[in-house]
Amino acid sequence: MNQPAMEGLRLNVPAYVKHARLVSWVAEIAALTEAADVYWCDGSQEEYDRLCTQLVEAGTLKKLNPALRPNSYLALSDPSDVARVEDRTFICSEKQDDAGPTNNWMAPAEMRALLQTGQNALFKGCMRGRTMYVVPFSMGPLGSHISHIGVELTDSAYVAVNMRIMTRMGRPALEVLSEAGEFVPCVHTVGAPLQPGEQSATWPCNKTKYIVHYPETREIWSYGSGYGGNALLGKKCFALRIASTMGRDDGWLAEHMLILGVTSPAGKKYHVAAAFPSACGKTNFAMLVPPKAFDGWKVTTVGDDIAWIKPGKDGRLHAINPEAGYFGVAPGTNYKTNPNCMDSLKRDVLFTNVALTDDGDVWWEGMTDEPPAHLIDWQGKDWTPQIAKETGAKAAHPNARFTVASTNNPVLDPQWDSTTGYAIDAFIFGGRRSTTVPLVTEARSWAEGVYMAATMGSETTAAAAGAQGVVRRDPFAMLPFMGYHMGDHFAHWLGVGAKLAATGAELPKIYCVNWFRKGADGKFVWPGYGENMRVLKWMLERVDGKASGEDNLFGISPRYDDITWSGLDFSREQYKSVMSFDHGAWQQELKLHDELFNLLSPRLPGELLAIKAQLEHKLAA
Ligand code: SAT
Ligand code: MN
Repeated sequence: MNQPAMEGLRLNVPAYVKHARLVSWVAEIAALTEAADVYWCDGSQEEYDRLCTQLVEAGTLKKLNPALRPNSYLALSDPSDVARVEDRTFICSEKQDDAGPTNNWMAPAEMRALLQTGQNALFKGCMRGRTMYVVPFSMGPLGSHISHIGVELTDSAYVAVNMRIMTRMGRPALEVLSEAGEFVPCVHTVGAPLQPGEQSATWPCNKTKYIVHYPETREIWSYGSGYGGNALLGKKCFALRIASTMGRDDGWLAEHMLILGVTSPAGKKYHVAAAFPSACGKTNFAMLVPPKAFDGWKVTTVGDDIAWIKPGKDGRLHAINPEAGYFGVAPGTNYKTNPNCMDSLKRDVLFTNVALTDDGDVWWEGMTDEPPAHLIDWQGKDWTPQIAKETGAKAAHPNARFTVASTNNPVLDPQWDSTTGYAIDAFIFGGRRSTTVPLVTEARSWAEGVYMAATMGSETTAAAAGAQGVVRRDPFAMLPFMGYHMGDHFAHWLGVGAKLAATGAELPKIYCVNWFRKGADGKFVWPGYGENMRVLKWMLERVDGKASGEDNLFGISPRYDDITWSGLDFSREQYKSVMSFDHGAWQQELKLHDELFNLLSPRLPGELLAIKAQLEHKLAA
């Protein structure tokens, strides 16, 4: 690999690539992985179509009926590779303390031995018989001062085509890099090298999995999975785990938040960023359709999953969406729950692990009231409503996903691509809680809002491998996505707030919500979806100083009459059941806060302990 002439031949470096350090890194990884070929993605439509056609020939993708779902494909994964693997995700900071107790950690040298340098290092020869795709991408608008460039080397063409939808991918990103620009190196392999003549599995992967981050050197190494956040490294690995450490160092925030615009009938535009754990309705909230009674209100999507938030010269917090597409949960999505999403999915979509209809279209649980009479399920097996009744088999995997470009979204915010971002008026933090946490509460101060975010709990979902429906603390909805010590993250938020407050700026309001409270019958009480607009309107009126509310244990909540109810039959009794504070439940809840705080001490900011003492005092009174 030391002879430049040979290198040029084997590495297939396009003439437009001028970045010597990038080329030598590509050479180094090609040598380590023993890739059979190297291909540089230019990001063109022609290339996307060609790679999709190759994936169809390889059996990874199936082309859907172009009359029903133009330019769209379905991938069925290996049944063992269906979600993020949190127990295989590592933050390899130099010091274990910097990763903190909520992350898996291994010393960088030890991890590098395991992956790269040791005798049986996993990446040695891992791409044998496969092409290595060079996937340059920009997180954030091309050339924006807020954006950052990454380059993913992957042996999965499926990853390459997904990355084209999810990011600004290809030659334009390399042009931004020019000759010496900074980039985050991301190495990904499915971990399934091929013997000469051996045919690849349609969804190659490995039982052994490692999703590894080196925060100090800002590197990502991912082994063994081809699915979602394990493999599309621009998303959780870069835009959250690595970016959160960049933000800590440079004074900004990388958060697991959707961003939406709300325009009032009077024409005033507000911007809200909201954090929810995976599969808790971020995409639905970001594309919300206001109820009929809210004529004149309009919601537009800036992003559905990740926000990069930087203090602006005006003393406000400005947010951009670093992504260019949506990797959303399909099951449950329908024309009632999210019509804008359904319209986004009419064409140009990569579906993964949904079911195939007999006429070559897709279906998933909840898409229609009546399931089709026959389907091929996500494991390639025959599926009928009768089989489902007998065996409980799902047609689509509960974490089945669609990958689609933002530009397919009919309510995409006109300035979603703006390089400066939007000043945020309000932050919302929400979990999935059957009990305890009320529908909506406003923090009385920035610190109280940070407390709410820090102590958030949520029931686990199918977005990650492991048990579902178990309540766990998910601070800032970032538990699986923090690149450093969670206690330091709380301190960072307090610090960002204090810095802005010192300039005399008005800080965004902070809200805690819970759309998921259940009644005695085990059913959700709050109708959710578009009706969440009622809560959103109250928040924005609070931002304008126009709406009232009442003090409760935790902050300020609207009374029944503070909410606009026209067009919805929701009784005072029902309202009480989603707003009530159960004393015993909150005593229990505060014990769980304690557990988290004990875990994070000594890096837990004292301010949060003081707020907890106030809560305890109130609860005792
Ligand atoms: O697989 S992803 O991590 O991209 C989806 C999610 O968990 O939010
Ligand atoms: Mn997410």
